[in-house]
Amino acid sequence: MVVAAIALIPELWLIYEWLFDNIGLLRELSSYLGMGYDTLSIGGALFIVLGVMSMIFVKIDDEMPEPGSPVPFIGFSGQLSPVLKSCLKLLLRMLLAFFLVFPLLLAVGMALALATMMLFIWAATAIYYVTMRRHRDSDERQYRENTSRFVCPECGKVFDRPDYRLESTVVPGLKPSIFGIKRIETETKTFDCYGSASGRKLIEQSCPGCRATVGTKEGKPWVLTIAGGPGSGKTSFAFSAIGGMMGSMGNDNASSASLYRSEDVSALSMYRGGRCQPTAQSLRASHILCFESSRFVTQRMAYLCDIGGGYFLSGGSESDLQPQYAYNDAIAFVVDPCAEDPARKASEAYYGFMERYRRLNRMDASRTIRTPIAVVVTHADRQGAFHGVPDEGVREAMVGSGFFNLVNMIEKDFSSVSFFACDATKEGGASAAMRHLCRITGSGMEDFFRGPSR
Ligand SMILES: Nc1nc2c(ncn2[C@@H]2O[C@H](COP(=O)(O)OP(=O)(O)OP(=O)(O)O)[C@@H](O)[C@H]2O)c(=O)[nH]1
Ligand SMILES: [Mg+2]
Repeated sequence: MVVAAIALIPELWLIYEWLFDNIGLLRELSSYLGMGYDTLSIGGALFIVLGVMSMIFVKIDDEMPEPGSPVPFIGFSGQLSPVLKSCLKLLLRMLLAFFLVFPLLLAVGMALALATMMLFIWAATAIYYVTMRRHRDSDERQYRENTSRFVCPECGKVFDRPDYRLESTVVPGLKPSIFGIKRIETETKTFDCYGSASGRKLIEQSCPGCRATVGTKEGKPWVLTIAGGPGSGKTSFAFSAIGGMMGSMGNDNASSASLYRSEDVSALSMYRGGRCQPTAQSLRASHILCFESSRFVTQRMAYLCDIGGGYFLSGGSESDLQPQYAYNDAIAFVVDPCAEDPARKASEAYYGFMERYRRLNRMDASRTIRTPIAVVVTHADRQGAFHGVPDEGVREAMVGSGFFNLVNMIEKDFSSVSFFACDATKEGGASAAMRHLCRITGSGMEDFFRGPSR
């Protein structure tokens, strides 16, 4: 009893401290151990109560009888009490052991749970940053590849990138922000800025020069200059290529193809009806074909720059110069072999063309032009020197039918010259020349120009 009373003193002290919130040793101990004050108080009290209980009740005679000594019969009730006492003692010892190791187990368990949680958080953060980095890289790549050249369909001038209109703000060359792939900070607002594949190409774009709003969807341009004498078949050649391409939509070809200008839509149906109006000389008329395919992230645009043949014969002035001569990807020079005095007419047109081309590019006659040129002989459906001649034989046929000087001049001026013959009134008739020019200029569009092979 005395021991029990002495053992109760710290317990009572604990209860006193707990109840009356006395600042004392226990509180300091709890902060030192990093445990809650209440937890320590309750834990300590329980620990002491259990200790006292074990001292009071667990006074069991564990002594075994001497071997050989008679075992007295004490009856069933006499045996029950020591068995119960032993069970109680075992239970109390287990409880004591549990309370002793519990804080340790709790600490280890909590540390493990925390580590697992942190691991998940770190893994999720790492995955987020890796994904973000990949998207941003792909966005940067798309931006670099698809918007590195912008040709304004309205003024015909070329710029590095279009401007983007974000509500009232015009952002020159919108690109992924340093903050991530989805945000672009303007002076006034933050906008989503996805890659070209999704959001960005749909943001309204405009020309940095003439400020015209353009529906080009970051359209990657491929520019072809079409030159040749009056009535040689330039416009027919352009619509033959356009018609052949538009007629082959679907499957693995373009998923959509359209003409940028509404007037070209009616001109195409006129061409399909077998009529072709002479093109105005003063007009900078590029037929713009826009198409999309699952192969490309953004829209592709083929600018077929066509002008009335009289332009190449007249004197012309500085302001008449076609701006695309400075940046065109390829040239098609069209020859009509059925015209009156065809070689002279074609050569005259060629002189006029070269004079303007070299003037605009400030190139004297000694400099070779690196842009590839295709010499396209039209009217191959008519009886004559080119009827039924395969493309490989066209150069020889030209040399043999009075075009020797023209061929010679062209091969001196240009480093890459190829020859084709076609029926330009037929859709797809121009496709062989288009495919070749697209292929050698690396446009990636060659498969989209389909048509009958002769
Ligand atoms: N049979 C035949 N007719 C053609 C061919 N190419 C053009 N034509 C015809 O020749 C005429 C003039 O063709 P265009 O395509 O307008 O010639 P162009 O060079 O654009 O003429 P301009 O714009 O005035 O310089 C049209 O009536 C066409 O139908 C061809 O390959 N075969
Ligand atoms: Mg024309």
